[in-house]
Amino acid sequence: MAAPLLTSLTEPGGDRPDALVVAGRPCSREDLLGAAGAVAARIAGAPVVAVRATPTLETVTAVVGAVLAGVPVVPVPPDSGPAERDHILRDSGAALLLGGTGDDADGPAEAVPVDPAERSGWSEPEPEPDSTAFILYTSGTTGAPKGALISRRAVAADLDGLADAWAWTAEDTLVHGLPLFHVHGLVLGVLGALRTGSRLVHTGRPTPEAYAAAGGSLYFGVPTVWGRVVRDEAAARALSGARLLVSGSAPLPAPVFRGLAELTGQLPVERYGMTETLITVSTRADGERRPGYVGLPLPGIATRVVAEDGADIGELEVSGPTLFDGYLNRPDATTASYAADGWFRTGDIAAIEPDGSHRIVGRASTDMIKSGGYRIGAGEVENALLDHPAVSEAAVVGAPHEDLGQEIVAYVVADGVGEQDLIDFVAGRLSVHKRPRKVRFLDALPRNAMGKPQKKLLPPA
Ligand code: MCA
Ligand code: AMP
Repeated sequence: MAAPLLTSLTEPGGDRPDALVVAGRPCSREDLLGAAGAVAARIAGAPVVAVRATPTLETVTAVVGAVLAGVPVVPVPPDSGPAERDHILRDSGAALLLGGTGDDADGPAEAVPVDPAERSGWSEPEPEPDSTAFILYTSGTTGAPKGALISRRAVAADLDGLADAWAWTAEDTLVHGLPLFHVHGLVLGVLGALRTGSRLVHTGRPTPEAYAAAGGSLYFGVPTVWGRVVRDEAAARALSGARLLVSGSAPLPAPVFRGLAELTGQLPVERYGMTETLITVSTRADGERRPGYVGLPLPGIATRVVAEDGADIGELEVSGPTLFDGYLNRPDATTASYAADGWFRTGDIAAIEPDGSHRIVGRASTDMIKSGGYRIGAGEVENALLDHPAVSEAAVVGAPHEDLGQEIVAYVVADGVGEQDLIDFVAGRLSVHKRPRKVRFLDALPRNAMGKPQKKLLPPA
């Protein structure tokens, strides 16, 4: 029988009533296990199950139930419009939607109820480590999001590596308010707590006030969240009792690093990863913390920089036990993401210092945008804009933005439609965070002699 993934669920002391607090609702580990057991019984044998991933105790219960039952989980962003939701459901083959609403919002899936108040025993063995735990949809530079297959082995290896790097134990209280449909908030932020046995306070939304009020020892945030914390001095000062402030998902600007240091008395810890690789590089709790550096490879991870002509900056490639098992239904894209000798090509440009510390300096493709820590492919937003009958051409870029890191700016050739209409159109078809924040109207897109749009010739946003 394979070892349980969420080790702490069956350990002694599971009756602490506030072991988890999700958006204000407390739950013990015993009660979570009972409610998740009921979910497991309901979905056992399904090839795959989707979860409407609201930031709630229902989502935590649903995901834990699927992990117990060994059914691969496909989180669906709760605000995703029909185009994105239906793509995720159809491509993954998920016929069941845990936490579905039972109406049109479920798309082609059948709603399966999730009730955190239910109790049911579940004693079936967990599946083998090589089986798929999650199918996580993530944007490429073009086309619709691809489903990254994440094994139970990869999740376990990553969480154990992070526990080692951060000295993360059952003594900690983890606090964050990140979305529950990505690696950061779901895999690290929920499964991490349930594997290490730390308490978990999920604040619903990642606001500075909620972080300040939660009294945690370990905090997770994307740089946008940390920037907002720094701008809220009282909230920042309230975090001075924490043990570790961790930033990831996008580059942490040096002024935010320094602001946190000044206001909390703590140097933040930065770590780096991707949906496809999970977290591969991190500053250690007992290591040096420098702005702009993401630290050392986790145990078992190897990294290399592939640079042209002896340069010391180039594309970062990684290998190790936390890597994904390919993109579902996309053997072409899977093959393209690996170098000939089997290393995964991250698409990030990095440098490795002589002491082994990693610095992420940019992305190989300008068509991959990071806004508020969300990864957004320019092509997906362009396709959504082109679905509007008034739009004939579209080019989408990420422009530097103080709060979000990058903001999505769309350049369109269109007739008879306004900026807000197009913003709302994209927000209604895809996830809301994929909407352009600005739309600029042009007579024509700049193109080269081959007719290919030249994004670097677009006017400033
Ligand atoms: C605004 N809203 C709209 C519209 N405009 N709704 C419909 N139509 C519109 N046109 C609503 C939204 O639904 C939302 O409502 C509210 O306005 C605010 O949304 P938004 O403007 O998007 O919020 P924000 O302030 O921009 O969000 C900042 C944020 C967010 C909270 C930091 O970006 C965030 O949660 N980021 C985390 C991303 C993350 O976890 N990435 C990890 C990827 P309502 O209030 O009702 O919701 S994993 C990863 O990267 C790797 C593995 C790693 O390294 O971690
Ligand atoms: P996602 O697949 O949403 O998980 O996004 C992965 C991407 O986020 C990586 O390829 C990087 O471009 C970016 N990223 C994650 N963590 C960091 C970090 N600490 N510094 C810079 N970029 C990061």
